[in-house]
Amino acid sequence: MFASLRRPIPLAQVRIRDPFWSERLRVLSEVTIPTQYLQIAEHTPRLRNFLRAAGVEQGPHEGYCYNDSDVYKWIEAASYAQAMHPHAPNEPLIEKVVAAVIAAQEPSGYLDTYFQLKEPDMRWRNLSAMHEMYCAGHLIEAAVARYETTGRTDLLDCARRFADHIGSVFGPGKRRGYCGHQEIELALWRLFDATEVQAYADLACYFINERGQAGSPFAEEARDPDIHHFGTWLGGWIAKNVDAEGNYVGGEYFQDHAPVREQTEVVGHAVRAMYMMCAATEQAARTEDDALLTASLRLWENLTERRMYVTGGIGPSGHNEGFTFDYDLPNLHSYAETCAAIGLALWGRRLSAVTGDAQFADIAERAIFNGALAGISLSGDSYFYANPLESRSQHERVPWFPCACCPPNIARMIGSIASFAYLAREHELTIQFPVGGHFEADACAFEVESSYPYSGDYTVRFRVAEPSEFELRLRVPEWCDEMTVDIEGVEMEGEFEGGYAVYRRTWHDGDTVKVSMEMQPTWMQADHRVLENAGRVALVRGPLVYCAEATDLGVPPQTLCVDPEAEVRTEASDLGTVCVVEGVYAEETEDGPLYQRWEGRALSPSGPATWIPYFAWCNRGKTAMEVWTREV
Ligand code: FUB
Ligand code: ZN
Repeated sequence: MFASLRRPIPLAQVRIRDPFWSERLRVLSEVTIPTQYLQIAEHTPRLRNFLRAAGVEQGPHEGYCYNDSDVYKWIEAASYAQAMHPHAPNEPLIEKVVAAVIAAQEPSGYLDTYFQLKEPDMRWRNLSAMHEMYCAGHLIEAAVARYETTGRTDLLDCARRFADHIGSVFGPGKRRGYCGHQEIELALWRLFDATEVQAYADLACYFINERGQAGSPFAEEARDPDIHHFGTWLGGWIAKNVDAEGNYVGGEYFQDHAPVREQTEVVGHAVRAMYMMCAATEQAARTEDDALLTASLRLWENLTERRMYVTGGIGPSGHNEGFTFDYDLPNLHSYAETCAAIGLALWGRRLSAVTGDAQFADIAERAIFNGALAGISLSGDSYFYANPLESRSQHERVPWFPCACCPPNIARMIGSIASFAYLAREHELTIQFPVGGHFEADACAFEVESSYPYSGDYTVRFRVAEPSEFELRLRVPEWCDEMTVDIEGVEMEGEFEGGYAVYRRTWHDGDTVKVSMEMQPTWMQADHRVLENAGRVALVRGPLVYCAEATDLGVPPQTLCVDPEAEVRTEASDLGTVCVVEGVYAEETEDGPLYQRWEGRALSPSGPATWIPYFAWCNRGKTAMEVWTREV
């Protein structure tokens, strides 16, 4: 059964040569990985916590309880970056960090520097708040990444010892429990794939199956006098799940309010929800659990039809770092955490792989190229945590955060971009979107030339030792009205299945497929129930959402209106392909009283104006910006 799952191509079999991604990967290796290393190892005590837990250095734990996870995510990102850029000089840094992590592990397998150094008696007692299994999950993902890209088993052995330890504490007939921040569930599936040890798959299923059932373990924690919920920002959220008598009454924040199979809306903390749904979707496919797949589809629909920004950003509220209610999508104060958009892309990739339906890849692509990629500067060394769709010049990326989940997360997404682009299984290759380079999948090796995301044209050339029969599945993006496919110079229709053009044939060495996807600038409007966007339009072209910045306009975009019927052309620029919009109008304004009797608006054409890709916004200093612009 497992052999039939579509999986990303192993990154060890990927060599990217792509006008867009090669530059991002160069910056990743040369700037992002080394500067993040300085953050975790020198400017903050994250790595020191491991050295202290190992006894190499004396001192207390410093920082948030989940800071170990930043170190693990950095290892994962650095492993991918190294696989994409083997000559980058980051290897010694990776070895140093991996050695520190392994040295900190206890003989039992336990590894969490907060509890080892600060609260050894409280291990596994505050599952709702303290992220122990969340950190374990990121350790596992880092270890699998290192193993898959280098074949090294040192960190994998460490992660397995911790996973075995967790499996000895939790599970059927043992202690009941699961983590307040989902992550370990999806990580255990990756560990299962790397090791084929069934116990890891079973534990992943156990955590998903138990969550939200009656008698939540978080309820006991809420009543435990040794646990102080009210001291921290997270405690504030846990407090909301406890009534005046200290009873557990909620759980939506951690998606613990109902069994996963019965949940009807995406609620609570957005990153938690996304990581949970990644695992639920994996489980649904691998165990043929229809109820879980149905729930996944139901929650996906609620999310993407009612609770998602046009950028693929999700979780509008900073209050709970998550969801509020349908159509509540504020632009200026949107939270839309970088990690949440990455989580959406990870879930979309899985749903697309499991169902063979391109609609999930459409959204994943939107989240990758916009909501997630805006989270890092073009220079690769500063970050947005929240990703607003409007700015009045108050926003600016920064080099790091006290809660630094997003920087290493976007680094690992960029490093593993090929895993979002291509899916493979025996006798089948799926192209979600083109990334140029050389790739070796199960069915074949293939080379891709592409100038995506700025053009919809790409070429695939197959490399097979002997004629080989397999199915090529080319995604027909939802934004594309016209796609043509030439195979060996002959235009071929293919069968249209679930949003893919499918070609089943015997392929020969050197066979070439040329794909041309029409990519037109298009104005979008939002459902009228998104009150923020009433009378407004947003410009998209292919996978990219565009925005207007005062840097180009000379005035804040909030002062302008556009005519969506006017011409929009494209131009190359330092920020990639930009759109030049003809029908732009400015309100005629004169200095006057703050309020006066209504006289109607006088609009005058203000000449063509440049819209830039949203991912590139705020790379030329603080500026006013808008994705949704007023219509004339
Ligand atoms: O709690 C760990 C991470 O920090 C979450 O995923 C982010 O949303 C931030 O709260
Ligand atoms: Zn984050």
